[in-house]
Amino acid sequence: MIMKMNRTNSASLFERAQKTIPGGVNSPVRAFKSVGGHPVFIKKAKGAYLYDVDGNQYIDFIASWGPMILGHAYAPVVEAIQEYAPYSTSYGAPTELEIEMAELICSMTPGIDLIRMVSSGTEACMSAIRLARGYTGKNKIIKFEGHYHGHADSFLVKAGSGLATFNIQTVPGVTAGVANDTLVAPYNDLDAVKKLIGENKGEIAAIIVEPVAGNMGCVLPATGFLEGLRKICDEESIVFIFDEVMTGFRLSAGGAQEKLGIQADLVTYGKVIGAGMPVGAFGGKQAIMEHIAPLGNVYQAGTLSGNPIAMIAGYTLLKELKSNPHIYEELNQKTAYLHQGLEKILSNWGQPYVINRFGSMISIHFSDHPVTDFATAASANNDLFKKYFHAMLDQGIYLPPSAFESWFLNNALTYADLDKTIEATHLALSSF
Ligand code: KE4
Repeated sequence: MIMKMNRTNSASLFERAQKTIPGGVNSPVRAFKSVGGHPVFIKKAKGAYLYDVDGNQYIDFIASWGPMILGHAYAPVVEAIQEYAPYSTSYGAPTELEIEMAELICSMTPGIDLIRMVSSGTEACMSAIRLARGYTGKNKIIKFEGHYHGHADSFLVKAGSGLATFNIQTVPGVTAGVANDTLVAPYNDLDAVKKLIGENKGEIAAIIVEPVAGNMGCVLPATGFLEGLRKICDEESIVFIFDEVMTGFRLSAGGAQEKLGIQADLVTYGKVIGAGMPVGAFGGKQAIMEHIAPLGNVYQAGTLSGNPIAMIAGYTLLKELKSNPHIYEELNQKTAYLHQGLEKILSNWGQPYVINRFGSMISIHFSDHPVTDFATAASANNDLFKKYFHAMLDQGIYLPPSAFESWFLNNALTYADLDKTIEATHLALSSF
């Protein structure tokens, strides 16, 4: 029997929040809209644990949607922020720290000659698309159904994450002109990409892809798919963009490019790169990046880009990841352990399910067929996911409040936490 957790303070804060904040949240996926109930208001977090305003503790499998890869309030990051805060929080002028951050990223990631810091993953992806259009002189882009590259107009066409969660097919406010320049293909369908290219010969500036998709749950690239996209981009003079906002510095120090052995032309980053502070970045080949202002005329700017507090936080975390590569092995082993434990429980449950995993990204889909793209992800049983989500939440396990999100493990998780999560799954599934 799973006891309902007392979350009365969260409930009343949610009531109050809705009076001044649209939907009571500053980002839609936090609203619990697709799983029902009200969001949990967090008071603090440390390591692998969140503590809500009602004094409940949760094992965290969101990690702020990826950034907290070494756990919350990671001491070296906190100390670095405390050290730098008294020097002022922003100058609007260049600093040596930004050079060190750029040099560190270029040393960790393949094929990045130049990199520009911004303040979110959206800004990174939006800027990369503009750069690809400016560099090629072409207007159209190809993205994949269920992939999410942030909330810039060009991307809000059959996107994942919150749009999939709320089943928003077309977003009011995105003009037909913008949407018409965004072509969409099913993930893992090279023939569909080739068809779009044939129908739009010479008009496509970029193909942007989540190399390992995380915004429809975790969905892996089919064998040869990314290699096929690379070949197409070479043949058609199309800029190949890896959106590594999720996978960057998570799958390995060199991200998906290193892990999968495929080099993109431009790469976008976010999440881990800022250690929880607002940071994004886009970078790539010199020949393309030198079109960005002030070198070239593709304009892109930001008051707080390269902000010193965000830089020292991200720099400190990336340094830890670079100098302790065993962290990735530990994280992957923990995720594999969780995967095996969940498989054992689910395989004895008697209802269909699929677990997708890549590195420390994992998701459960209550589906009777493999989940390889948005259509198969969307056809999973969301009602079962809702029940599972709440049964886990009431046992102190905080999963992403949507079937269209990957879980993100952090390396502060212990095997005892993982065992508790596996046992909680057993109790959850037997409770409905
Ligand atoms: P932000 O603008 O939210 O920093 O990054 C946008 C973005 C770009 N690319 C990928 C692959 C992403 O996953 C994201 C953002 N991810 C979502 C979670 N799936 C952020 C959570 C939210 O929207 O609140």
